[in-house]
Amino acid sequence: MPFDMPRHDWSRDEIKALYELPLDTLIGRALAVKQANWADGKIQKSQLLSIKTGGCAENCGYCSQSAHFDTGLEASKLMPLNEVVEAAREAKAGGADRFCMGAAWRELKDRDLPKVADMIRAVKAEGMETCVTLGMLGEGQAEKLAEAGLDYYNHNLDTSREYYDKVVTTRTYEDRIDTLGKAREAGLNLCVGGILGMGESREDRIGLIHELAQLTPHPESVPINMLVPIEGTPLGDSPEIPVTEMARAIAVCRVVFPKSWVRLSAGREGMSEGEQALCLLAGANSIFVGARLLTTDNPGEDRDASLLKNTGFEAVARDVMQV
Ligand code: SAM
Ligand code: DTB
Ligand code: SF4
Repeated sequence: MPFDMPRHDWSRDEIKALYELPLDTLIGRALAVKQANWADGKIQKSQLLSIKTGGCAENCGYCSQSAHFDTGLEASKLMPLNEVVEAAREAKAGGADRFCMGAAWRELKDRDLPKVADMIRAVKAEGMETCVTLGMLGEGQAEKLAEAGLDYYNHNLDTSREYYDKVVTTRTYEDRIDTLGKAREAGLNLCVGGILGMGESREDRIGLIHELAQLTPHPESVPINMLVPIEGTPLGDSPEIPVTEMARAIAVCRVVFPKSWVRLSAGREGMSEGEQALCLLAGANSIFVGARLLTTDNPGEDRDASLLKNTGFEAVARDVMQV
């Protein structure tokens, strides 16, 4: 079977069979796909900025920004344009090529759209790829974001369909899929992934990947997050899961989404360099850089320089990869 043909007919059993291979065999498969499709071995770097923090109407059980839980986070208004531009310039200077702006909204309101569109235009003018994550989209909104120069819309499915109502009850899985459809219709690239470590079972992790695999075309970017536990949220004391589960999920995504960026996303702050290296070795080819994610810490420049130097992933040339 060619390694470069994305398939949309993965059965849940096939994904489960891959997921449960011995780790070396699974990573071996993932690396063959990576080599065939991403031979330069480069790690793509995105940087996040919270443009509107806290006070969110949704009750996502993992999130520091939900108004339903007391997490001690101070809510803020939409950030002024000049501060966004300044942050984008700093991110670019730090080596990021994609700038992802996140807002703690249940849905994008028409009154906020022109301000977000200005941010997208300004970040694009700085020479970066643009991504936003603004909650649910209404009719015609995705088109306006696309006109402003938006490259990616992030909207995660988070977990399996079956486990979803253990995580959030203020919206449905179908609501998420509906917004993804609107973004796709407007010609946007999609960034869609999930979170591990929320008390879900391995079956749920497999179910999440199966749902993502059915999106046609596949999302161009698949972020896999390890839960960052937040005190005060319902999922804040979820039991830790082995990092090998993260590596398995990433490796399966590498195989199932041969042409997509697979991002080792939130959760790196709590991992050792060796654990992060395992996840990169499993086939992830993108990370969030910078010292902050949205509301929590991320390893930052020095630790990332060490990770990328020691793995050599930033500089591996095509012909070296193919030896
Ligand atoms: N409000 C928008 C939404 O939920 O679509 C955008 C912002 S939201 C913070 C973006 C994504 O971050 C969520 O879908 C979730 O997958 C991830 N996320 C949020 N809190 C997290 C946490 N504590 N640990 C890991 N991932 C998290
Ligand atoms: C994604 O999958 N993870 C990012 C981004 N897409 C928006 C967000 C991670 C947030 C981690 C918790 C926080 O910093 O608030
Ligand atoms: Fe709101 Fe997004 Fe947090 Fe859910 S994940 S509470 S929608 S900011």
